[in-house]
Amino acid sequence: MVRVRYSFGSRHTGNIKNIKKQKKTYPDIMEEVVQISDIVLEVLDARFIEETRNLAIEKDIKKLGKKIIYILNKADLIDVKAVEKGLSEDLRPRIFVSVLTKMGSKDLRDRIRIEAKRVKLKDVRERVQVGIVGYPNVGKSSLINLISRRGAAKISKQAGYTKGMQKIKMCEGILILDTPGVISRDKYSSSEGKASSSDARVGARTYSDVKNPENVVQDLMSSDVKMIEKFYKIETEGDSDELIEQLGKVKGFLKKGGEIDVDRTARLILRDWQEGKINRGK
Ligand SMILES: Nc1nc2c(ncn2[C@@H]2O[C@H](COP(=O)(O)OP(=O)(O)OP(=O)(O)O)[C@@H](O)[C@H]2O)c(=O)[nH]1
Ligand SMILES: [Mg+2]
Repeated sequence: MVRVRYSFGSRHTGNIKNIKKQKKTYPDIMEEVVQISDIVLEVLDARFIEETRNLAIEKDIKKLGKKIIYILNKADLIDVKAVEKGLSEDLRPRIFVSVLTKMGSKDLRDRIRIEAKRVKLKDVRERVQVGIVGYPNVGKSSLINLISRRGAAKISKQAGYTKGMQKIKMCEGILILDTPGVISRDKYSSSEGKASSSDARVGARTYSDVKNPENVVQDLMSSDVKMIEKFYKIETEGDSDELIEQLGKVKGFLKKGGEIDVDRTARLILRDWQEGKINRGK
């Protein structure tokens, strides 16, 4: 198994007490799920495909000879045709899904059934196991509810919500395994600030838990300034301080003495971003 440096979703949310109580860490649970699964769905955020891929776990899945299916979720927030053009060839098989609009739901269920038929069960266990892995907050639990057609998996806006493994029946003979979101650090710079900004950008660290939201806003502005200016109808010339200043004024986010509440305003921007209101493809 390839060892990577991980950070855990729940650590971001400050639930360190809970994580200490757990016997197993999140990466261990994810690796275990991959081991016991016949098919693995890697759920990616269709807005941040490369950023939410976990290449180390993909390598493990392939090494173990398991079938991998890439799920590009939250497809309601993108222009599917445009995104499809830029996708890398190794990202196959892949299915665009939106839990919100149910797009791709039938395709996915059919695909799981077809792959499940191909699986030769080695032991007496007569159920095919389908593991779901991915970054925090990409929609793993929501996806399970969609394909199992029951509300068995708990979901939340909060990244790092699912804590342990949960088994949910999709249909006769097929079991789905939900896992906690795990972030791989292998592709990020070693500097903690940079990594946490990337995590916040892709929603793996929730807006309310980010340490310096104004730094994240600055990073968002450096890549998506036009979209952000358009959404807020504010001209900034690319200056994130200017955006925060003007938006804070409009919203009336003021501290005592009339100063703009930078933290609160920056968190609002980050929230709009994470909830997909500031939108790229649409
Ligand atoms: N717009 C949109 N939002 C979605 C979609 N799927 C999930 N979400 C939202 O994304 C958030 C996270 O969903 P979850 O299913 O809890 O994500 P998760 O991957 O299980 O998260 P963790 O358990 O924290 O790792 C929730 O607010 C969902 O409503 C989708 O297709 N489109
Ligand atoms: Mg979950």
